[in-house]
Amino acid sequence: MIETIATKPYQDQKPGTSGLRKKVPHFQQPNYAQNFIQSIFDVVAKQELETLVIGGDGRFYNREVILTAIRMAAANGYGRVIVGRNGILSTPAASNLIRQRGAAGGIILSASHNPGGPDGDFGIKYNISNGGPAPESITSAIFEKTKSISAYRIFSAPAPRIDELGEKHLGDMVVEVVDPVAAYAELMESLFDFDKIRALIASGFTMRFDAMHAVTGPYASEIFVNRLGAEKGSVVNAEPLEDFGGGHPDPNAVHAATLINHLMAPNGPAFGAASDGDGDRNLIIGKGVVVSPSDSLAVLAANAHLAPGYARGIAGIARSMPTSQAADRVAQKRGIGMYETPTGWKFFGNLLDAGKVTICGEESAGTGSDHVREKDGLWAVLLWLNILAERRESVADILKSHWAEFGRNYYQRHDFEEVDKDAAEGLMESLRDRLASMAGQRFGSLVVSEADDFSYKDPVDGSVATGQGVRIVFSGGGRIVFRLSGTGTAGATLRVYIERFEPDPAKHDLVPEEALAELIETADVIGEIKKRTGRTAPDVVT
Ligand code: G16
Repeated sequence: MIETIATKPYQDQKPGTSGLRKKVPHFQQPNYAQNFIQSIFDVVAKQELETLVIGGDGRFYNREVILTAIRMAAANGYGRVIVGRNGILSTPAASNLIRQRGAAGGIILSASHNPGGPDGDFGIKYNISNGGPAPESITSAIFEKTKSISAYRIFSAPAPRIDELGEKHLGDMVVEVVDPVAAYAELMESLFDFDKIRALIASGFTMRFDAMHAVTGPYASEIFVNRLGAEKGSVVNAEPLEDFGGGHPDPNAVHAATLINHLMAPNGPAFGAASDGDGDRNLIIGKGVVVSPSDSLAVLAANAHLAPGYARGIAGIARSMPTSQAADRVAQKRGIGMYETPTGWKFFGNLLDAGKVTICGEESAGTGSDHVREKDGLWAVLLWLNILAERRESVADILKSHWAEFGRNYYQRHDFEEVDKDAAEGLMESLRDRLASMAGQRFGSLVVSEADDFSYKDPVDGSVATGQGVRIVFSGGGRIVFRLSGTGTAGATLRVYIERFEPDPAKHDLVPEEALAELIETADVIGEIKKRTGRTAPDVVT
């Protein structure tokens, strides 16, 4: 039986960079999740009996919301829901299922790299039929709906068990529980030369993948150990846990320090990698070297043709604006299209659908291709492995020769976390106020050549996104970008992105702090970071 339950709207359900993310107790308020899910259904469900994919990264509160979402889907006219066993689906695997099964869309429950557990973070986002995050036109409509919602619909009977594979019914709707890994592993096998990678591993090449007790454990064990022959111990922290084992599933220098240290040890493996809470981010480490995400994008784009799935070359590359311009140099040299979008994977969807780009990437540890419509952590690791299997060089040597060919974009991102919201907004406002008079100003040896607040007109549908980050460019190509994160759940996170191009191979061995020293200092002068936030140093540098 379908019940209609009265509810009161919340005014704070505005999706951020990637869906609605809040603390778990916030989500546990009466009908908080139900309101958001009903608003999604009200905005998007147009035809009867369509298919919906539902899955999440296994964090605390995942199962409860999934069972509710299944009952609500049954009451909102869906014909079938496809759910990962135990509610588990990595974000790229969910994107793949939506596409492969011709679903109308999917609900993905994740707060990505944010910590989990009863006091951790939770999130809900909606992906459309191309498998990608809903564009702003839809997320804005969902937000509008949440502000006035007065009732939600739910099927009165409990949802069927989701720990057994197979089909069951809830009213007229089919609930199909699928193996979360199978279809995704097949897709990876169709893109990459598994025989070559297997031969590389069999030749004594050693690797370690850290699943950070998040969603990629079962995927990595199946792919690296069962299919590619890596030793069992090469996938660590492989069991998904509701609280990620108390850790912070963000594959960066701070939270993946154990893995990085393991790789830096003299007898460490040749290759290390990690992914985040929901499996869409990646970290790539070689012996003695951590590959920055922006460099990784450039190297993958330059070498993608070595993998069978990309043997005919790539159509173009897209990167988010704050991502370093290393990939632009690859596009320019290879004569392919280059697109600069705002932060957020949703901005790549149209470019991928239109066939304008094949590979996309972001400084926030995300890389992916047109095989799905999300960034994909294991895909990036497999492409690296495929390249290593073909080139039989170390990660460090591949990076070095890449810089020698294209030049090096030194790059860092400085994060100031949980900053007072008003102070952070004041800082951005003050920068915007000064933009018009910035060009020509001198800071030490640096002269501002251009300054603007990034806006983007989608070349496919003409939609415009404004206010996407303050860019200050210096003559000679140095660049500082300021923006506020759209994924945090407490206070504000100020991100400062610093970049400088160095063409001379004799100067490619500096540590980024040194190479960027003057720009880092200038960022504080221009942004008045210390003065306005009271922070003397960033919390995380990536
Ligand atoms: C999300 C988005 C990415 C974005 C990242 C950081 O990633 O999908 O496109 O780059 O957040 O965004 P912000 O700088 O606004 O915090 P994820 O992995 O958190 O879903």
